[in-house]
Amino acid sequence: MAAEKLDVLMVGPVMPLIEQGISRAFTLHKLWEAPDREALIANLAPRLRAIVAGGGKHEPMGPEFLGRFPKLEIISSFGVGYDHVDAKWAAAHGIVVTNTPDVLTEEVADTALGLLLCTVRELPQAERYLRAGKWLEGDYPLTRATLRDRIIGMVGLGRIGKAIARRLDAFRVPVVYHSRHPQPGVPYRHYPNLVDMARDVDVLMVVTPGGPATKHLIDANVLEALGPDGILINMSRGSVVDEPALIAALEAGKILSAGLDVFANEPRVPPELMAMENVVLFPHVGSASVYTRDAMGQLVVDNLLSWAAGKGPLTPVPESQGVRGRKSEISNQ
Ligand code: 8YV
Repeated sequence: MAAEKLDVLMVGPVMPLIEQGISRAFTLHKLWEAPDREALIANLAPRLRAIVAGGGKHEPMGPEFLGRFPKLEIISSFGVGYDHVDAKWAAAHGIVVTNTPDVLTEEVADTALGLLLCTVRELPQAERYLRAGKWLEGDYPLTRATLRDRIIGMVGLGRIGKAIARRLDAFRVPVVYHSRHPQPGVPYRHYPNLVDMARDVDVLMVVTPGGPATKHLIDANVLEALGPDGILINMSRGSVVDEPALIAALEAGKILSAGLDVFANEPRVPPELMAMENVVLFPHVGSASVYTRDAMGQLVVDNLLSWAAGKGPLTPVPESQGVRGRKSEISNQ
């Protein structure tokens, strides 16, 4: 007789590839489709060992929710960012969190360069100009900004930051970076102080993880230091930027422009930003190709398969390193 399939709770909609992959090996429960959500949770709570979390477009996975599942062992989360999951609390309770790093690094770095070039050289605006028939009346104005003779300050130099810096090396654009600790073996100057770096560079490229530790890291002071020719690019999380302070800085000409792939309250974008001509706004498309999203989705499935086969998760987040599961906790009860 075939062994009974383990239950997996999915808290929000995910791509079909994930749903199919999970359904093949597990009994899948969809929280957002349950006619009675509380009844589903109550029914699963005594035995549930695995959760699949989407890309943050659902309720936060904090103690209040996770604490309802005493046998929970793993949360397989889609996306490299996992600020929607309280990974520290999870680790302290023997629950492993996995994310989908590496497979999206080059794609996000490509998009970052695209957003950078679009913002610096006003490429979307120039295209709108052509389509509006304005070229017949005269050339698009020369752009005030350029990458030539400019310095980029990376805010965060993790895997994605390094892949962006590598591209900028090829563009012959100098790179410096700010992070809490200097990175061993990188050729770029490290700034322990973000305001100091903002003062010295022309563009801030934000690629640091989201979450409480980086909330509003880019505030009015940093923007002031970046200065009237400065450009902000945000590829990480909307929470890292104080959005009202950014809007105020753009309106007052305290910085020149911004390129944003992420927003504080996605998919809602502040009307003030929508109305500005000197910003480039992307609908969170950093990793959004079929190729890369398939690879990310497959990793969500593979993490669960590897865990269920007793081989351990493939890509645990740093907080989960060394978490050995809840078996002792449970058998001690
Ligand atoms: C996804 C991302 O858009 O990986 C991340 O952290 O922000 C993106 O790749 C997001 O996770 C999906 O909704």
